[in-house]
Amino acid sequence: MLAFTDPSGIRWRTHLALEAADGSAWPPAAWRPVEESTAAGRDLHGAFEERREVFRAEGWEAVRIWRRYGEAAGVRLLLRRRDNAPIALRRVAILTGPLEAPLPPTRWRFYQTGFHSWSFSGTTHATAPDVDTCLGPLAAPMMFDVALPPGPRGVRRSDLAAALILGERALILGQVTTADQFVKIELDLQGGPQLRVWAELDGIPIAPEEEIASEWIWVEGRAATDPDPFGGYAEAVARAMRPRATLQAPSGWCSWYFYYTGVRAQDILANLDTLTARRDCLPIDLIQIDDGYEAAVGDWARFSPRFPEGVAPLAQAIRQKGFLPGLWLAPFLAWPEAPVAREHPDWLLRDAQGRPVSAGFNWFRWLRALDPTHPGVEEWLREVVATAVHRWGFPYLKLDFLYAAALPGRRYDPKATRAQALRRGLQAIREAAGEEAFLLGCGCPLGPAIGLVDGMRIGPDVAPHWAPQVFGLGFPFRRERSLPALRNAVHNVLTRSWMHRRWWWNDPDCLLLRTRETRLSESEVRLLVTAIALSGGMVLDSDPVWALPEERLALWSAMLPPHGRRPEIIDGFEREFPRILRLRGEFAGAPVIWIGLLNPEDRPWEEEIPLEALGLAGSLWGFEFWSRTARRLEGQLPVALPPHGAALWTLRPIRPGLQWVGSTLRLPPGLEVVEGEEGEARGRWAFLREPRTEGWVWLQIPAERVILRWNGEPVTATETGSGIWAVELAFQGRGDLEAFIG
Ligand code: 9PG
Repeated sequence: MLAFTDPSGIRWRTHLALEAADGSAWPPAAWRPVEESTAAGRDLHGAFEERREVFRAEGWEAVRIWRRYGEAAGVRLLLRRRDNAPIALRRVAILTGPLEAPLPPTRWRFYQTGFHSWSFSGTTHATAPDVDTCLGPLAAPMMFDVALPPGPRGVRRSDLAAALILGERALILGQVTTADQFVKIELDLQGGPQLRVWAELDGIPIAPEEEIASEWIWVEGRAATDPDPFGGYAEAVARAMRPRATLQAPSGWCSWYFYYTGVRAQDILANLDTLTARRDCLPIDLIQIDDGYEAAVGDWARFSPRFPEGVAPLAQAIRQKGFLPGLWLAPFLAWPEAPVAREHPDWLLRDAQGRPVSAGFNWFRWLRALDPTHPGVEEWLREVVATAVHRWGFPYLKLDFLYAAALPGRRYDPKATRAQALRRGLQAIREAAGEEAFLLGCGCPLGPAIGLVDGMRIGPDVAPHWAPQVFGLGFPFRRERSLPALRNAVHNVLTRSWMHRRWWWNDPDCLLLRTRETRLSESEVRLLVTAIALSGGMVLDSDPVWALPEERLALWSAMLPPHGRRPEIIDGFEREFPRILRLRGEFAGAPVIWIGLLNPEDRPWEEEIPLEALGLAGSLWGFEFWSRTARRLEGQLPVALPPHGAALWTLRPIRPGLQWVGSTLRLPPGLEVVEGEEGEARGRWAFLREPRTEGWVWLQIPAERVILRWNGEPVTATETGSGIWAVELAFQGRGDLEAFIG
């Protein structure tokens, strides 16, 4: 028996359990400890103290290995069949048992990670029901793992990782290795609280004397207020899974969120023209053709009549203008009428009765899934991907609806788990695409993709409206958490920001900046821009670029290139929709802190946030980007936001002399300054921007008179009050601003 204890009084006594596919089960009471030993050693996570427990149950032997690395621990289970009959396994509990904590469960909170890109991720009361959908089997596969749907009342479920927030402490649990099994964390409050960590074995058979190893599990206690509570866990996963080292994600344009499936070749060309003409202010890399060009999903060799020449000539045109061509594919999905489904009925994933498994309902059809463990499918996948990347010329692929490969079903290779089937498919795609290609996962179960994709969509689709709508209907879909909606997209950008640049580049989904054919208010656009700009994730826009007004183009331009840093979410364990992001940087040898404030509520947010609660002290200069105001902050950060509104503060400790305070040149402000010297009587700042940039800089100038030079020439500044002066600048490349007092 393993007991995990925490100084705060948390105590989790854990045993193990096993369930077979035929319903037979070996509950905790069936396992007798027979041996125990300890050892010390070192592995990729560092030095450890190891404890090995051997258990026996009828027909089984199990070894549980527990390695303690300082504050955290890794656990795995080795299972050996000690019976002459083979058996198919459903799942194994690596850790299961009663949980005691000083507070009652009514005060606990539960953070769930969600199964795939579009799944809800976030913190709710432990006693709240699991997030579910009212759309039933139509949409279930697009929202969660249908093999383990949201729990009944009193049972909470998470995929991959979870946190249990018990007052001051958070218990972090997650799978460290992610290639072979889906791990589920389950909190059961129906009786005395039970916490379980299951590795799904999906019905794979085990032969006499065969051994199966579970994934490694991470267990760690953290402070509930830790601004990066998943940091230790996420880095352990990175050590084990070797993510791709993508130094810079391309920024660009995507056709989906304006043209949708109606996109035509000339729409791509019209936007290509505008982007070519505007390159000076929008130095993007990527032009990505989304869904709509293909004859049918699964029929990638033929094209819609709106793309009479196919997509290869578009790739060529895009490349000729100096951009990177990108293409959407749903490689594991097929419409029932697609040739791949009609001509190869044996390639489809099927249930125990032999019926094709449903991958959900979309495009007015029930969707089919391909089984990547079938050699025919694997070869076909390689062919499709090699054609798109190497023959048509798309070195960037948005791989969508990837969950289809991991649906429950009977596979060609009966020994492949669902996670392995997905990973095998992704591996074939990566090999066919080559190491150079940028692969973006979408609709993708998270764990098995680590190390194979460069980018990952981490939330539901954005949309030109705040809350979900289905055929223009708000009610009863407002509460849906995975349907396209700006609110849903931004929510997961915050709650999954800890994965960014640890496992891949997070893709927060697209900017929507248009002012026509949108229901987004000015506030909502600001909220989206603030969230994406601070997220450090990929920056793609999805608008008719030729229709964007100048001030909206300037916002997009200020976000280029994506800075790639990872923000902290201050209140991620406190509320379902976090409201406070923090990003830290350095500026002229002193700290700069950016705070994003988002109001997801339908009512105004008015409050004074103590600076201390943001980890800040002393007097600060605060520059708020959207209102273009600079002010001195003492003790409090004022919040006065309309419904769905946002603020973006740039904060710097006040020092004597000259100081840069804020700007409109970059999002977040200050990243445009590559060198700075700030003294009592002299200040010098070097600016660097690839796009042509126009805007304002705010400086602290503690004097009546100042001499300002921009690239050696005199410039004028206007005092905006209390020692703050504003200077207007326009430049491209490098620029030097100097200020002298005296
Ligand atoms: C193309 C789109 C875009 C988009 C993807 C994906 O029914 N659903 O729940 C559902 C969710 C997402 C979705 C489509 C349907 O969008 O995320 O960016 O590429 O496919 O069809």
